Amino acid sequence: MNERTLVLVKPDAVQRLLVGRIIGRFEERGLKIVGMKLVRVDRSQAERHYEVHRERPFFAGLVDFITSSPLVAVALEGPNAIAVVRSMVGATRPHEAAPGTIRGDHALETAQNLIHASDGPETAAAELALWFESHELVDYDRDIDRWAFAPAD
Ligand code: 3AN
Repeated sequence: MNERTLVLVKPDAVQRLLVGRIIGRFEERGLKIVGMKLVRVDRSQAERHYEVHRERPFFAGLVDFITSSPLVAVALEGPNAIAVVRSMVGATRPHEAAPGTIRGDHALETAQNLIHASDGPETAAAELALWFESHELVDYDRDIDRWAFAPAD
């Protein structure tokens, strides 16, 4: 099933010069970049993004962190993109993230775990709408699509 999902390459990844490496993993997997921008997030956008965590004790720190420095928002497309990206990101707590995942290879702290990825179809749709205007999501064919994606039935 072809899906779109949202990834945020968070401020710690930008500051640690890991943006290219992280986005490169998704490209190498075969996923298509259909939207991408560097954003300095304001508090209201950050609070909307993390609304489900509003009552959690780490909420204020999370909003401080995500607004502290620019991040890179990326929209990715491909078969089962939501589950594929989540599995590549790894567990929320980096000490539980498997080696070979982004967090398992590059992160140590839950509060600085480098990347956000949508966790289901409804969240992906809502988060893509929160981070991208519809004209910023671009439909296009890649020459390699016939090698990376199965032909449509
Ligand atoms: P994930 O990003 O793996 O989907 P969520 O949605 O449970 O994880 O948490 C969202 C973000 O909140 C995490 N990526 C992390 O930055 C932060 N977070 C979650 N739990 C904690 C915690 N116990 N302490 C500090 N930050 C946390």
